[in-house]
Parts: sequence; structure tokens; C-alpha cells
Amino acid sequence: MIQQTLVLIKPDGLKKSLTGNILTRLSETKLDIIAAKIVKVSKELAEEHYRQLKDKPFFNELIKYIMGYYHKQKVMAMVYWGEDAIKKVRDLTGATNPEEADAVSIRGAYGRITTKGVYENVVHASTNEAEAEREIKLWFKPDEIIVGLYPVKIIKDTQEKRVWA
Ligand code: IDP
Ligand code: MG
Repeated sequence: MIQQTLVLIKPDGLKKSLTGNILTRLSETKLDIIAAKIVKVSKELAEEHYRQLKDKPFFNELIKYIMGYYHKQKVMAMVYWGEDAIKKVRDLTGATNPEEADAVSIRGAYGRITTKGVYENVVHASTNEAEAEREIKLWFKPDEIIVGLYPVKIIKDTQEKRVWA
């Protein structure tokens, strides 16, 4: 099945100069990159991205982490697209806990657990189609993606704008 998935290189990945390594690993999947940008993550975006974890004890530290509080204040956001994209990227990413992740996975190779207990695991990848849709629409506008993934509508502001329908 052709799918799309959101991939983030988190602030620790950028701080550690792992961008090239991670993109090389992701290219092993032979999926297409159909969107990419560098984002300075606002508190609102961080909280919305991780909203399903808001009751977890590590939530506040997680928000600081993804905003780059302890690292560079930026994230590289990408959409990968192709056959079984979600599973292919998740397999390469590895388990959430970097100490449990397969040693040759991206998280296993580069992740760590901080003294504050946050899993700094270098990358994010969507886990299912519903999550991918929610996350891609949160991080990207329709015109930033070179493939038409989801329905759009035109709204008339000062000029016409295409937004997620
Ligand atoms: P995932 O990133 O593998 O999908 P989620 O459960 O969605 O895992 O958690 C989102 C992020 O929150 C993780 O990537 C990791 O950075 C952090 N995290 C998740 N569970 C824990 C935990 O038990 N302790 C500390 N940090 C965690
Ligand atoms: Mg997740």
C-alpha cells in the first residue's frame, strides 16, 4: 500500500550533526521525499504534536526537548512517500527507548536517555496512517508537499490560500 509518513530529525539529531547519516539511512528504504523543511518549533506546535502524551510525567521535559531547549532550536521535518512507508521508516527508526532499540537502528545507534529521563531518540516517525495524516497536516501546508495527499479547500483571505479541507 502506498503511504506517507512524517519524519522529524529532532534537535539532538541536528546538534550532533547526524542529518547526513540519518538521510542516508532513510534512503535505504527507497522511498521518495516529497516535502522537507527546517522548523523552529513553537510551544503550541510541540504540545499539539505530542498531545496524546500530555498526561505523562515526562511531558514537560518532552516539550522542552522537541523545542530544542537543550540543543539547537530547530527540527528538520520531512514527508516520505511510497510502498509501506510507515513500517519501513519505523523499522529503520527502532524502538522508542534507545536502550531497547536494535543497535543498528537510528535510535539504537544515536539515541540516549538524559539524566532527566527523556528518551532523546534523534528521530520521530509516524506509527499509523491516522497519525501520519494528523501529523503531516500539522507540520505542512498543502503547497509545501509536491504530491496531493489529502483534500484541500481554497479560502479567500487578502489573497486566495489553499488549506487542508
Ligand atoms: P515514538 O516516538 O516511538 O512513537 P511515543 O510513545 O509516541 O514514541 O513517544 C514520543 C516521544 O516521547 C518518544 O520518541 C520519546 O522521545 C519520548 N518518550 C516516550 N516514552 C517515554 C518515556 O517513557 N520516558 C521518557 N521519554 C519518553
Ligand atoms: Mg509516537
